[in-house]
Amino acid sequence: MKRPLLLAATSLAVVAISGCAAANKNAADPTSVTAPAGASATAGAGSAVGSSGAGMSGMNMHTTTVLNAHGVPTPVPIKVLGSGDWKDMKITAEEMTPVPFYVYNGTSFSEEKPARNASFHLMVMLNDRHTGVAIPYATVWATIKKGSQTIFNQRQWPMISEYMGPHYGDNVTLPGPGTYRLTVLVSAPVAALHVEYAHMWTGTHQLTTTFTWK
Ligand SMILES: [Cu+2]
Repeated sequence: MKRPLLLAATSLAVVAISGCAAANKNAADPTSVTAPAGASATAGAGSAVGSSGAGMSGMNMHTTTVLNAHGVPTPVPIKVLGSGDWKDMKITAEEMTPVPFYVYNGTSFSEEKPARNASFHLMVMLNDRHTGVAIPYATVWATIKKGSQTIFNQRQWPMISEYMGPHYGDNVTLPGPGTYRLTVLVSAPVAALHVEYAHMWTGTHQLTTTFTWK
């Protein structure tokens, strides 16, 4: 039976509510964020899959929408930390302002509030590079190091958002300004694949990039 695997994968879905009045009491009000969260990305010299976009002026920033503390849709900047391709999958690591979200475990929701000093909300987008459609049922693990020191080492939540679409993410707290190395380990989707994706991805694929946090 393959179906229980699928159910296990999908039951971990996370809903990013990006801040409603009830959920956001302790979080920074996104409306008070006047500048990008402070990262400037450069393509990692040791990138396993290469980088595009990151480090190219004008191509590594865009905006999205979150609900502010009053539930009002508010534009916030997104910065691309790094990107690469794994066959027909485009992998993009992005950051935006920290946000609260709710984790559903199949029975109930638990709220995940960003730490008071959280630096950003990390989002790893997996998309079909031809159609742009988000690719679900994968597993994404993110590691952030400063020199030899591991700052962050977490499996990323599979998340869904009206504004950002399906992605994998979590809030990240950095100890301060500096240059950091982000490694994104993507495990192939555990799912039934239609023939156009037959045997497309197996095992894991790694994206490494460096970024500067100010
Ligand atoms: Cu998210």
